[in-house]
Formats: sequence, structure tokens, C-alpha cells
Amino acid sequence: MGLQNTKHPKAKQAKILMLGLDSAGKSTLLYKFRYNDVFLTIPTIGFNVDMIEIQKDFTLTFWDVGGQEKMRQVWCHFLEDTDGLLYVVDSSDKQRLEESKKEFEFVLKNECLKSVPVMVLANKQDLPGALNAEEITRKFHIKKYCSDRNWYVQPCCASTGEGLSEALQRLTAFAKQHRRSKETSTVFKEIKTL
Ligand code: G3D
Ligand code: MG
Repeated sequence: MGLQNTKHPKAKQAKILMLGLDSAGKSTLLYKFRYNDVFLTIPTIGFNVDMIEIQKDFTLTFWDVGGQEKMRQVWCHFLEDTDGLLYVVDSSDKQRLEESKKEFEFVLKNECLKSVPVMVLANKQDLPGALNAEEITRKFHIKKYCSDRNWYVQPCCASTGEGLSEALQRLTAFAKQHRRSKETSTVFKEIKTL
């Protein structure tokens, strides 16, 4: 997947970082966001980057970073300048929920993600036994770990697209708000140095 040019070179951009264990459905989601279609995904070796024009003057750049154990060790190199964390969970994979939760908690502790809004996607809702959004919220202690930022848990199914437009809308609002507060604090810092 390549980096797409937007029609408006001066459009504001916000960076969305997609994380989650391997096979959670990140690449499927990104294809669905981008093309509204389902593609056959292969395990992401490294990362994919794609830009999606949300409005004429606003684009989201999605960084879809591989979730295999080896890649998780380098997640920290992708955190800078993030305006929104999109954390994808396979809600049906009960055996790996604990592992996913640990990675989530670990990454949130990083200074680079301080106050960055979080959208957790409780994916694969079509599969039997999938935990719902409330269960994922409780299991991942999201209220505790995200008490200092905007957060939301969206149930979805990447293969059918269910729940994705709601997720994208809310994520856009979160990312815009985050960018605005970053800009405001930069202005304050500049004023202080005058
Ligand atoms: P990743 O990028 O997080 O590693 P992928 O995950 O997007 O590559 O998806 C891993 C597998 O999960 C793929 O199946 C994909 O089709 C499937 N998948 C993604 N989202 C959903 C969903 O909402 N429901 C169901 N049932 N499956 C989903 P394969 O078989 O290619 O490994
Ligand atoms: Mg992938």
C-alpha cells in the first residue's frame, strides 16, 4: 500500500497510529477505510502508511504497524507526533486478550502518547463469543488508563465494515481536538519566550 497524494497539498494532517496484536484486523480495517472493500491481507511485515482525505482540508495519515512480537519491540519508534491511537483488538480471541491488554497498557505509559486520544476497536464482533464493547472496556481497564484523555471503545467488524464509519467520525473529532490543543500550547510557549 503506498502513500497517496491528497488533492489539497495544504490540507491539515493528523497522524493516526494503528496498533494491536498480529491478526487483530488492522490491515483489513485500513483497506476498508480506504477503499470500502475487503482485500486479502497478508501479515504486515514492517508497516503500511496510507492517507485518507476526511474533508477537503483535513486528512488522516494512518500508520498500520505490524503486531508480531518482534515488531512490538519497535512500536516505540512510531509513537512521536501521534494525534490518535487506534488500538485494534480481536474480541473473539479470548486466549490472547490478556496479551493484548498488556501491550495496550505498556504503550500507553510512553511519554510520547501522553494525552493522545484513544479509540479501541473491539473488532470481529461477527465471530461467536466475541466480547462486547463494555466487556473490553472492563477487561482492558480503559477507564483507569485513559482517564487523562479522550477515549472510546467502538464495536466493529472490519470484514463487513459495521461500526467503521462511527469509529472514523469520532476518531477525526478526537484527532482535530488534539491538534488544536497542541497548536494552542505551542502558541503559549512562543508567547512565554517573548
Ligand atoms: P493484522 O493486520 O492486525 O495483523 P489482518 O490483521 O487485517 O491481516 O487480519 C487477520 C485475519 O483476520 C484475516 O484473516 C482477516 O480477514 C480477519 N479479519 C479481520 N477483521 C475481521 C472481522 O471483523 N471478522 C472476521 N471474522 N475476520 C476478520 P485471514 O484468514 O486472512 O488470516
Ligand atoms: Mg497487518
